[in-house]
Amino acid sequence: MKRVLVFAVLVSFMVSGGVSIASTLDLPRTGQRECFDTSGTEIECAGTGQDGAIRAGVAWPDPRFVITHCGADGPCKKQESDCDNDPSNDVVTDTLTGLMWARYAGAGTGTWAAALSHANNLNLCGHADWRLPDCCCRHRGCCRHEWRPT
Ligand SMILES: [Ca+2]
Repeated sequence: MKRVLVFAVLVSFMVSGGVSIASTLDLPRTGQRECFDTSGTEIECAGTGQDGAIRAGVAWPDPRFVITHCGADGPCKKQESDCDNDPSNDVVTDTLTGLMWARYAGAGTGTWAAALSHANNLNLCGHADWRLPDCCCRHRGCCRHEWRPT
């Protein structure tokens, strides 16, 4: 069943020295374009109030994903092409979140410990602070303590 992703607006207040400071955060659009009834069937969005109808939030940057071509010494001086014709050392940046990951993570399977060791020792495109994302899918049983890079 498809679910509508609902974002909550985060507003924080700080009280410091008797002065209240409020701040807001511009959340990006969810990208949801469809609406669904309670059984998961797609319905017309008009008047539903669902995110697919409202489409609130700030627009995503364009392009959203950017490849940085890299060689053994870091980013290629000219980004129009890959200076070493080796995509395995290139990285991708999500311009919406600022997150970066390896363009090609490799193939095969291994243990979680091996994946952690690989991330801790990885020096890619001039970055040596790689980490594995939290594996929230572990709670759903989909990871089975295996690392399956794609
Ligand atoms: Ca490269």
